[in-house]
Formats: sequence, C-alpha cells, structure tokens
Amino acid sequence: MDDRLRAQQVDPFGARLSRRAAVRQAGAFGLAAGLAVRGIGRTAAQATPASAEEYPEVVVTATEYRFDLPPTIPGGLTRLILRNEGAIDHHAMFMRVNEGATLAELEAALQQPDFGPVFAASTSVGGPEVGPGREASVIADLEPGQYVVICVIPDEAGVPHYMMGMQAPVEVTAAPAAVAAPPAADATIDLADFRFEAMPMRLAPGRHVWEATNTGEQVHEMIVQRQAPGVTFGDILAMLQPAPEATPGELVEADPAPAASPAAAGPPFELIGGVAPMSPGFTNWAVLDLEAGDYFAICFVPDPATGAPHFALGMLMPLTVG
Ligand SMILES: [Cu+2]
Repeated sequence: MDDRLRAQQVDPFGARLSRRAAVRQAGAFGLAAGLAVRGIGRTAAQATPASAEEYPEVVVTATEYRFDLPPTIPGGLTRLILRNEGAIDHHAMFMRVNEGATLAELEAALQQPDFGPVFAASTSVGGPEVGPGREASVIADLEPGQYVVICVIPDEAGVPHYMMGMQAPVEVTAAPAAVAAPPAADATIDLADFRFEAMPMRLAPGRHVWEATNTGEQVHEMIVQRQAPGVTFGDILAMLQPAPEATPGELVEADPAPAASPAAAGPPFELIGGVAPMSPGFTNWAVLDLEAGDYFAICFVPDPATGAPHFALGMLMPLTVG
C-alpha cells in the first residue's frame, strides 16, 4: 500500500484529503474558477441555463435491499432519478472509483461496515435520496469512469444497506454533446462545515432547483424532510438527539426517531428529496417539488473527530413553504 492510500485509510472520509487541496485552491482563485477547472457548472456560464426536463435521465429503482439501474450510462450533466419502491428511506450515492484504485478494491471495502476503506477507494459525487413510495432527483455532472451506487443508511442493527445488497456497479462512458449548460438554479447553497449557507428559509410552493456545492472539508448531505401537519420545528429539535455513542470515523447516521413515538406511527416527517452524502468539491442540483407546509433541511453525517452528527453542529435549518 502506498503512503497516499495509507493516509486515506486513516482519514475516515479519505477522499477529502485529495479534495482539500482543490478546495483551498478554489478559495485562492475564487470558487467559480476552481469549479471551472473541474469542469463543473460554471464552465458553461455563457450557455443558457436549462430546466430539469432537458437533461438525460437515469432511473434508479430502490427496494429492500437492492438497486436496479442500467449497468452502463453516458456521462455529463445527467438527471439521476431515485424511485423508492421500498418501505423505508434510501439514497443512491454515486461512488466513483479513485485514480489508482480498482473496482475490486471498492467492492471488497463494501463487504464491511467501516467507511474508511470505502472512501479510500472511491469518492462520492452525490446522488438523490427519497422516502418510501416517492421519487426525487438531482442533476449531477458525471465524469467517465467506474462507479458503484450504494446506500449507506443503516438498518436498526446499524448495518449499512450496502452490506445487505444495495450496491450496484455502473460504468459511466464519455459524455455525449448533449445539454452542456448547468440547470437554472433558484438558490445556490454551500454545504459548509457545518452549515447550509444561503439556504432560503421561506419558499413558494412548486418546483425549486437548488444548486448545492460541498465547500467544506467533510462529506455532507442535504436531506429535505417534510413535517407532518401540526409538528413544529421545536418538536423536531426536541426529538433529535446527538449521538455521543457514535464511533468517530464511522459514517453512522443517527436514528432521528424518538425513543417512544407517541403514536408509534414512525417519525412525524417524510424524506421528500435532497442530496445524498457528497464529497468536498462536488455540486449537485437538487430538484425539489414542494407543497405548502413546514420542512427542515438536515445532515446526519458525523464529524469524524467527535462523532457528533453534523446537524448537532449547525446543519439543521427550518424551511417554510407557503
Ligand atoms: Cu454535513
């Protein structure tokens, strides 16, 4: 094992080591210039922004516990649709095999629950997430390469869904000369350590496309949950417990369900869309169709140093639609 790989294995979200320099560079030259180097988003600033329907679509169907999607898809700006036909929340993280790593190494890492080796072998370019019986999408710029789509949400015993079958290899081929312009965004949000910067808190009902870029040094997600009628943001705060028992370095998502749910009818909120855990430096455009109601945005990824979930460090925002 070379030193780079060894260093990444020590780092629970290994890929951020290589991305950290890129993010610093982006800060030095201006974020737009840094992202342009990566070929994301603003490279096509002179082109007309497009609506979500104009991008090539890839449908990922999720059930317990498997994904169905084509084994080969074209690269470039692509609308990734997650159709959740299961009974619980799922996401579809598009993990690109790192330079110098192999698909076999990533698949070996996906045989166990520790995320260190997974992020040593691959980088998350993001992806959609959504609750049962629903469909949601993001638009992502897929570089050609070998990917594995995974779900890291744990079951009640803490076993990530990828170990139960939710992992599917996908080869991304060269981008066709399709839609080159980035989507028209209603909001541009930074997933920072540890806040949702510039996230709108009051919105009109309807379609919103949020451009979300991970400008931090850790992996972040942007889950959008709709509260059941009558449930307040104060209720949400009361039921979200920091998870001090989480082992630093493990991507364990805290269970947001209260210990004693009053009606035992599950958590009083529903995952309607957002961006799955995504490595630093990447951008996803989340396509959100919002009905009137109360919502919140949240990140469950834990801080490797303390084990505290990011929502306890500031990545929790109330949203009002109506
Ligand atoms: Cu986060």
